[in-house]
Amino acid sequence: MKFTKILAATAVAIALPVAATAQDWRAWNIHPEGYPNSVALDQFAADVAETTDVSIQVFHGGVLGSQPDAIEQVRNAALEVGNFNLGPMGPIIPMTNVVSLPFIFSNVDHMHAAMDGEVGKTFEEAMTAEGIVPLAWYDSGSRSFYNSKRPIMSPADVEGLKVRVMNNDIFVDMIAQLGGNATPMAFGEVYQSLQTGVIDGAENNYPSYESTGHYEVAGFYSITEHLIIPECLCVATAAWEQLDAETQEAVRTAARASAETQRQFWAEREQESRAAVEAAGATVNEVENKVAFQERMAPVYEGFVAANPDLAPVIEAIQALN
Ligand code: BDP
Repeated sequence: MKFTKILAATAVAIALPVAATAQDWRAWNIHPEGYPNSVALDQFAADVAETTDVSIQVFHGGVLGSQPDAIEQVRNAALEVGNFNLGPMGPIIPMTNVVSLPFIFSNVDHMHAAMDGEVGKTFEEAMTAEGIVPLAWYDSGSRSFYNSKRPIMSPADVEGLKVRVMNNDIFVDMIAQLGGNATPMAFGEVYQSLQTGVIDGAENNYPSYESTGHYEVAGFYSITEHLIIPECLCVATAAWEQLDAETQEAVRTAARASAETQRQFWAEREQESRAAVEAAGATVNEVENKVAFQERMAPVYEGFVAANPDLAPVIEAIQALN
């Protein structure tokens, strides 16, 4: 309950200390209004306003800047809240790279089992220590390739393609192993780069392929499902530590409820988005032999484990859940 409301209700006349938890927070979001993540963030802000003295203003559509910058800002508490994909978090918090390994999860249920269990807790500790507290895990489906040139059926079809990836060397390596050329680029720049031919393609889930309009300029979507990357609803550790235990509990409860909402809307939106892009003329193709793509990723894993031997047990823990 809001401290100010209690004061008003009981009409206490004497000067009481201001609630230590009164805060004004800003939330970063890359997606437009109405997107499942945006709906969930709006719900989160409303619930938090209802139950605590924290007020959160959500900024949709990436108006507060690119995702790599926003992650840094939350880490430095220049921003308080963000819905982040763990892909671009890897360069900042190495453990999170594990979920950016291609085909690490065999499906979305596998990802949920990991993030909602012990693996998620391990991530939570590592991230909190680095300045970012994940309050809940959002869904991001699986990412597949799309491009303006041709349907991708086998790794050979990726050869020579210029493909935009999120900011993380693992994705650059992933494309290189398929014979393509990767360009890390901010999400907001992809449409124009596709349109002008600076890049031939990119990779994402159906809802982002649709919401960005990328299907208009890169009409071949090929279901490789090479990445299944969780997203977090995150708060700056420094801001989090300003809250008393009761407020933290209320904020966490709101975050969990928002994740439930997000996952529900996500499941619906995936179907709607696929139908929408196909109705608009995009060509979606199944990829029969995904193993051919998976096998090409062996050097990505070898290089990663060689550079991060301490993370091998996390990879094994995830694989054991499959
Ligand atoms: C979307 C993620 C978003 C990323 C974007 C991207 O939800 O966080 O910024 O992909 O490709 O699916 O950059």
